Amino acid sequence: MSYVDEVLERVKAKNASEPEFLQAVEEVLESLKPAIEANEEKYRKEALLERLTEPDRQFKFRVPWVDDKGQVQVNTGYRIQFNNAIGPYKGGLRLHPSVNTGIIKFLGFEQIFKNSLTGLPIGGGKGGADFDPKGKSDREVMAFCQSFMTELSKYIGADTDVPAGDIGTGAREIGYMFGQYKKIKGVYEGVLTGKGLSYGGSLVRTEATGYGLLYITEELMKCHGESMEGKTVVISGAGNVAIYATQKAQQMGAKVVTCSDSTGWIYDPEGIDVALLKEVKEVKRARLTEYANARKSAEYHEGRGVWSVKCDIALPCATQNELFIDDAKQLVANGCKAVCEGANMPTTIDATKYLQENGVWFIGGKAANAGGVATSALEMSQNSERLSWTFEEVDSKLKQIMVNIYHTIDDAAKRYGQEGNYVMGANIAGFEKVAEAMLLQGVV
Ligand code: NDP
Ligand code: 2IT
Repeated sequence: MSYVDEVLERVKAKNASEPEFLQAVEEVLESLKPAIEANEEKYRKEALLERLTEPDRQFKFRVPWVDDKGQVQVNTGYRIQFNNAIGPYKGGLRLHPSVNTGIIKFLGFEQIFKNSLTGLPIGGGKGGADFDPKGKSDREVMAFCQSFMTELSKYIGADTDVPAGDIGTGAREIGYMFGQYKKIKGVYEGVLTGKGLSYGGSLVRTEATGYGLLYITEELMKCHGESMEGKTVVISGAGNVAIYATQKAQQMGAKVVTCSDSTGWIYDPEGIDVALLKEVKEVKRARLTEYANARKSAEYHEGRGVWSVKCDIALPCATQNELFIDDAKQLVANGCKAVCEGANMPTTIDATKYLQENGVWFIGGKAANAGGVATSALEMSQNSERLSWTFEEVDSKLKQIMVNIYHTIDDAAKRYGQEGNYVMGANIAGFEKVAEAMLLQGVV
């Protein structure tokens, strides 16, 4: 049996109750096969893949807090420190009722390769809690964040592990967490990214994941003799990534006609009104029905349906496993040319294969959404030198990073005779740097 198959079998037996983690590992290891086979004996002896799929450590802790009625609530908090071969652990904090050990583990695993692709010195980590910020008052969110950080502060630090935002964790939550960290530790350091601009945040970090997604999509189109101008784009989600992806796509001359949340979706043939979407989601924290109520051209539909709309480009920006094989078939039938993932693992493995086999240019999340964490690393740099850079400076660095990622993954795929397989290219290029660093640092 090949080394990859052997390790896959062991990982499956050991983590049977963590389907998302197994999905992420299978996707990566299968596509690493050509790179592993070229060094099979050495990697097997070094147990490189066993080490890569076993996190350095995982924390799981109780988060008690008091709600507005005086009732004590209890959530479960998580932090996984997966791999720090190339830099301090880095990755977001997800606050969503679905959060469990396997979801945090898949996200932490993905983060290793994504962070490596940025070319910046950051390792892989992730965290979060099964807390649902929806419908909670600001005071309740603060109470939760303070309790969460009281425990998390024991494990993180500006040079060890630097969390950030993810689903459910935005500027408000990062602010409360930063305040609590500072109070407990008495240290003013860049222990979190995505901070407010008045206390060490970086310009462009809010926009970075969505903007970065469009920078790499634009480069993909350009390298195939196309542009964003006049293209019809469908986007899922209505959060941080979706909003700024929509904004940048429109700045590039494309028309974005959909968005969605966990209850329904919008079809707006005149193009999504970003200012209105921001008002509904960032200010009012309301449902998409409010968007439809305020805009004549918009249709609201319950449930899912974004991928049924005819488009040139599809950008899934909500969550894992939101684009299935039937959606892939519909996209292909409708003539979609490119799918680039703003979310982490939104496309199932069979849907990804179907898209690739039917000539759709497909860039997975590890490459396509790396702009967020890359700009987090730029925030860390600014904190270290106690300076802040202008919007233009950070934005141009972000753009350069995304263009570089495109060419890095394109080249890696070509090196292994798989031109156009950007999934393989991303996994191999991300892996190569981490593997080399691990081998040079010995058995640790
Ligand atoms: P937000 O919390 O800002 O927005 C998430 C959006 O996705 C919301 O519209 C939400 O709807 C929807 N959504 C979340 N969970 C589900 C679900 N189970 N079913 C249907 N819809 C859902 O998160 P972000 O925009 O920050 O994150 C979106 C994705 O991008 C995630 O996969 C995240 O891991 C990834 N990502 C984020 C980065 C960042 O910098 N923020 C960086 C790289 C990747 P509702 O409000 O109804 O729940
Ligand atoms: O999935 C991701 O890359 C993020 N949520 C951003 C992580 C970060 O540290 O900025």
